[in-house]
Amino acid sequence: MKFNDLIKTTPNSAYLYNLDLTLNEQTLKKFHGIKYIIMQGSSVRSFVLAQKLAQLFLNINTNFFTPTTLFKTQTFVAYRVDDILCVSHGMGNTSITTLLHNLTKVLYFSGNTSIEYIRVGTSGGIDIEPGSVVLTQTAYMPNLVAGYKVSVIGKDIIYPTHMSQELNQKILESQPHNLDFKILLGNTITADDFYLGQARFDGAIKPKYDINLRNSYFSKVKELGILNFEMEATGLASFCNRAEIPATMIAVVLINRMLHDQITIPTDTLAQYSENASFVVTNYLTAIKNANRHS
Ligand code: R2B
Ligand code: URA
Repeated sequence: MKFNDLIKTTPNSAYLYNLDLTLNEQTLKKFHGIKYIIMQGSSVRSFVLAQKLAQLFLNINTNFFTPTTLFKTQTFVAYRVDDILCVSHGMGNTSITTLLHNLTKVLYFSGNTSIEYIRVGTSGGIDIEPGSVVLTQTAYMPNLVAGYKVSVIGKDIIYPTHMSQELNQKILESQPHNLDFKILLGNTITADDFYLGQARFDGAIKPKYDINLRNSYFSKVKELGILNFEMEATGLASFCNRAEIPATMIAVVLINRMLHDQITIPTDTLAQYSENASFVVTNYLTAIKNANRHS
């Protein structure tokens, strides 16, 4: 991990406004010893995953375990299970990058420099069967440039957005052979919103494109090996490239965007699809735990 020299010597009493957290001895103790950070958009999904991991790795009956967040804010949550932290990142790049700065500071000052960030999310697929899970190789901007443009003191900089291929490989190798959904390696577009940014027709504002323009955009998207649309991968990848933290994204496809704009699948199917992505990350974490037990 590469960390900001300017604050390496910041006293432990620093206050992290976005988490409403003071970096005192008590806080640092709570975050010490964390290695795997699993990020999901919603706080409810983080809660459910934390319960599942506690059952699996700590043999704790979930009827008697209510995870409590280590943050003080209501904006993000962080549930700890052993050396795993289940964190919610909210929606979009501005939300996830703000979280990443804060979280990386807590983890650094708590003595955790060997960490991995994995986003487990949902996405819209490009010619991909719903329920399939995509591991992102490189995140693209909607203009089909690989990278993430940030404007800093009046200048635009495009940062690289490749995910850790080593981590992707380890995740793939940890999966059973009899999965009833596909796992695909490919690229991802991170859009600025859910509607016009993802070439939908059903937003509140009428788009300037028509179906022909959209189809030709989707054809170019396919040529670049882009499999899905979502809203946080460029922020995550560019942050982690600069901070030298291995990272990737595991995103389930909820809808085939070649066929539909609206997600109208029944709630239980939606839950099953989401489950596919958390199953993939759980298999990865289980493989690590098993390897540690035998070493
Ligand atoms: C995927 O799904 C969310 C939008 O519904 C967004 O956070 C994302 O990246
Ligand atoms: N999340 C997105 O950002 N887009 C979709 O189409 C589905 C989930």
